Amino acid sequence: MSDRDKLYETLKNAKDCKSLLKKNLTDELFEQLKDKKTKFGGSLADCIRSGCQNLDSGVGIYACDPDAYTVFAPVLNKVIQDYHKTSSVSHPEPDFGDIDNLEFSDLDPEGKLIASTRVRVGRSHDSFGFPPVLTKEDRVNMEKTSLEALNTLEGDLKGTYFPLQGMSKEIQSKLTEDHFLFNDSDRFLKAAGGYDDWPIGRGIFHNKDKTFLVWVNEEDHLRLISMQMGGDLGQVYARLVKAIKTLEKKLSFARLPNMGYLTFCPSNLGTTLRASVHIRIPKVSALPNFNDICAKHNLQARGIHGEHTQSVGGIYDISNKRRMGLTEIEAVQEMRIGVEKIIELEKSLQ
Ligand code: ADP
Ligand code: CIR
Repeated sequence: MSDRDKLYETLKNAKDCKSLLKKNLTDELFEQLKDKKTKFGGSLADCIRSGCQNLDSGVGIYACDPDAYTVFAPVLNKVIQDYHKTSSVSHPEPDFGDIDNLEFSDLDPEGKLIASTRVRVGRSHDSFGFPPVLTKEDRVNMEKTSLEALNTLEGDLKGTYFPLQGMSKEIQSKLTEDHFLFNDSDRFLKAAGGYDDWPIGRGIFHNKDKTFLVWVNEEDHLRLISMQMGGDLGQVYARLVKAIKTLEKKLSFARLPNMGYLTFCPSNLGTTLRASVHIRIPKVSALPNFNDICAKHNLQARGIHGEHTQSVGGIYDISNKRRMGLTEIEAVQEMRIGVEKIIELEKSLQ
């Protein structure tokens, strides 16, 4: 039996698998798509490997490259609609709002609850595939293309690139512990080829104060990140938008009119924007309906060392859950309004 058929058989035989892949990849779709290839040479097997090998996946499918969103649309569109809770696959034109006149600034002016604020987006070069179809040479070439653009940034975006290759374990651990750097510990991403040729082509670019950072070749080709201590969402967001607009003039990013910016994981499509606070909410998080409260405000709660980690000391990473079907400024506003409600509730429970 071929590798592809074995993967599908494992998925089909899985009894308690709740992934969106399992739900949406029917026999009929599998037959329709199993021999198709993208422009970058990617296959259905490349897309579903992680979800078939990790039956506890929530999503279970990655796009092997930007073209997968067209070639494998019959299954990916269903997953996208399920994940983003939309009745069609559609996305508005980008709108970052007027960053010189934002109607929000510090979400915690007294500095009592919010430890830090971070906003990130993912961006993909339209001329390169995603991890399953990349060669070592592609990774090195892509790193070079990214760096040429990053090295032209000026002012508070000006920074230095630190490749992972040759970086000491101590520095890597310290940067990770301080929430600045990524690592290779996500088994879902690993199975999808996300760590192939590790650490070649990977690295982190950041300004002197580590308030603007770029992850190169982590899950996505680029993750643009703005972060700082405290709750000044306005400052953090404005800095990120400045970076996006500058880099867009220098690089060509993968985008589709109905999906927005394209990312490796379909969960990140659209704005690709995740705005989060690390916030101390011991009372609210102890409520039995904490998850329902987050869901009501379209928020997601994560542990403080990222997705799939636990909370430490009642501090949670609270962020917008929706990234698709709304504009960038709307995604940030959704997080802002939700976090304000959570703060109000925490204070009322003191
Ligand atoms: P993403 O999908 O946004 O890259 P992860 O959940 O994997 O997110 O988190 C990446 C890193 O960013 C982790 O180290 C996490 O602790 C850190 N992080 C996320 N939000 C914040 C925040 N508001 N303040 C400080 N660090 C943060
Ligand atoms: C899953 O399906 O659960 C994993 N592939 C993770 C999905 C969302 N997270 C991500 O893209 N980082």
